[in-house]
Amino acid sequence: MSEQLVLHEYAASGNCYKVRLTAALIGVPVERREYDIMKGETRTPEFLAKVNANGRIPVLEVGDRFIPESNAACHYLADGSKLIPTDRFEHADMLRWMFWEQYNHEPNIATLRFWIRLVGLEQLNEAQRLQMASKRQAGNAALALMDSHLKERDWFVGDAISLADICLFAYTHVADEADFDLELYPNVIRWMEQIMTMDGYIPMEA
Ligand SMILES: N[C@@H](CCC(=O)N[C@@H](CS)C(=O)NCC(=O)O)C(=O)O
Repeated sequence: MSEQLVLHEYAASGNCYKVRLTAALIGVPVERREYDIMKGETRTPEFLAKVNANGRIPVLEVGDRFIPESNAACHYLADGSKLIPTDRFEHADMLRWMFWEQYNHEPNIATLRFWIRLVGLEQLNEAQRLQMASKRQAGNAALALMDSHLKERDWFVGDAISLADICLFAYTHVADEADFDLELYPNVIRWMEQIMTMDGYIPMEA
């Protein structure tokens, strides 16, 4: 890749980790710029005007342009690599799992992890407390669906790792930090171990 790549991120975020892991697995160097989201550093007028009007990280800076949304940034990095199937159906199937991750998985598992591990239970407001049971139920349903899908296959799409696996791995492998019991999902554990032993794998750090 000829343009300079800068990842605007928060190290403890799984959404940011997805982008770092994608870059690591395909061997693309990415400069990192850290923001403290707990201090509102992605909500400043400068950040909103220049980096992402949606006030969130990750954002991948490519030359003088910006790509918010983790899965879009992963797709930009991996375009043309082995992480994106060339078969048309498999490509769409990969996107299916990436959209599913953003709708059924991340809003439940990542949000509970954020509330429990980063915000702290005692700091939650009433509305957040009320949502915890439904997010726990939906998070377990997502993990159960993944476990069932992986019962007779090694990867989410086709017979090789793709962005679908990377995007789902990011918050699944830290779901225990949100008090999910991953031992209930043995196929998910086997799948995670495959990723963690791959050449180029990097841990999340935070
Ligand atoms: N759908 C977005 C979600 C981005 C997101 O929620 N980012 C969080 C950290 S994981 C954030 O920036 N929070 C800070 C804030 O909302 O002020 C993606 O996949 O990139």
